[in-house]
Order: sequence, then C-alpha cells, then structure tokens
Amino acid sequence: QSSDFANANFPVDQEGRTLHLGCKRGEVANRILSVGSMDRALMIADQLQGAEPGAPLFQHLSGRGFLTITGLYQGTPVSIITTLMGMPNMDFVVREARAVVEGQMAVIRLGTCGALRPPAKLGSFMVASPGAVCVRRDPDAWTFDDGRPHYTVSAPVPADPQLVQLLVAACTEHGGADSVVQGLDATADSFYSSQGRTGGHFEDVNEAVIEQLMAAHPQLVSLEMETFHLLDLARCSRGGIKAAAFCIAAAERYSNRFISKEQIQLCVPFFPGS
Ligand code: R1P
Ligand code: URA
Repeated sequence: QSSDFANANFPVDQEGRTLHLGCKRGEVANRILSVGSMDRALMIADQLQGAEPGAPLFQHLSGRGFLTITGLYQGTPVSIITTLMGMPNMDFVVREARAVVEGQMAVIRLGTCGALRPPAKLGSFMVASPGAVCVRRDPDAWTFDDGRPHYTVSAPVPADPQLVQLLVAACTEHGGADSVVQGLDATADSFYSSQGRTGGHFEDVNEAVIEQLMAAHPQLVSLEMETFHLLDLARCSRGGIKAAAFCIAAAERYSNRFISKEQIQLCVPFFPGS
C-alpha cells in the first residue's frame, strides 16, 4: 500500500486504496459478512473458493488490522471483513467498503453478544429481527452532576426484513428452531460501563443499566457493540445498503456464565445462504 494519500475528505492512495481497510475497487464483493475477529474470519473463509479452480482467495490485512477476504461462496462473490470492535470500526468498514463497491450491497454481521434473558442461552443464535437501539455513556452527566441520565438510549433502527428472514431460516436449518432467539438488540459504546458491568475502579453509575433497558424495551434480548451502527448506516445509505445482524450468545448476563473460545468456534462453522 502506497503511503501517499490524496483528498483529506475521503483519503485514498494512488491505487485507490482506502486509508484504513486498504482495499480498492475489485477487491471487495457487494455481499459482505462482517465478523469481529480474525479467527472467525479465517474459519469461515474455509468455505469460500477462489475465482478459478485452485486459485487463492483474495486476502488483505491492513496496517490497522482490518482483514478482508474475498472469494466465491457457492459461485457467488462474498467478502468476509474483520470489523474488530466497536461502532467506530464498523464505521470504517461500511464506509470504506461502500467507497470501493459498485451497486447494491448486502452486509450481515456475525458477532458475539451477551444474552439478556432466557430462553437465550450460551451458543444461541441471536437474530436482531426488529433491529437495534444504541446505549451511550454521557460524560456530561459526570461533568455537570445535574441529575441527567448517565446513559442515553436511542430509538430503534430496523434491520432489513428480507435479510432477517434469510438469516432466521439459515440459523434454524443449522441449529434447529430452539437455537434461534429473535429480538431487539442493544449496541453499547463499551463492553463495560454501558453494558452494565460493574467493578470498583471507576465510578460508572451503571448498576441499573440492564434493568432499565429491559423495562423500557420488553423485546430486548442481546447486548453487543456494533449492530446498531451497521443498521444505522444502512438506513442512511440512500437505499444502497441492506443490512441485518445475528450474534452467538457468548455471555448469559442473567446467570453470569461466559462461553469458552472453543465453544464459540463450535457454533461458527456455517455460513448463511445468499
Ligand atoms: C467484545 O468482546 C466484542 O464482542 C462482540 C462485541 O460486539 C464486541 O465487538 O462482538 P464480536 O465478537 O463480533 O467482536
Ligand atoms: N460481546 C459483548 O459486547 N458483550 C457480551 O456480553 C458478550 C460479547
């Protein structure tokens, strides 16, 4: 990747590679699976084929740690992109992929999340069917100490209903109807404070976060860190991006159990149909 970037508004290098993903036109497919970790991306990439028999998959690891893998899934071009963690990283992935892809895009997030209530349990497929809300820590609540809430919750943003239907069908086919839990997701701006995790080192004022969220949103089933932003960008994409998300439940917030890395890997090796 060249180090010379032009256009401070949307920087690309002389080959047209974007600043953070480092991809250019022709390297990213219009169907994208966004996953949180490189392990997950590589595991799923085993199910892709190269453009020609025996040809390698396209792979690019950017200096910022975004891994893009492009190949064919049952003959259809697909990219798996490692989105890392949090809404700012989802922003890089969606905007920079959009900049180098022609035409309509479909983006699905396969993440991990905390499950908020039964019947969701460790390993469940949590499909954000109605969409997601966003939970943000408001630093002004500490600055002004005037009684404003320490955490704000946005209105829901919907997922694409057609993609949701396909995801539910694929998850059901893979794990059976009992493995699938549909409900509203909450995307938080921290794994800790705004997901109601407590500890003594910070004054987080978050003991009631989960209880209040669940009371305000009876359909809420999961907590994680990217889905809302993906759906929000799709909503603002002037129709160019359809998006949906599902997560493997890695934590049971109601029992305090957490899944092992091996257990997550056992849940992952499938790839929903196009
Ligand atoms: C936190 O451990 C990370 O796990 C979840 C959260 O959204 C956050 O990114 O998703 P991923 O497993 O997709 O990264
Ligand atoms: N990812 C999250 O963001 N939260 C959890 O509880 C588990 C995975």
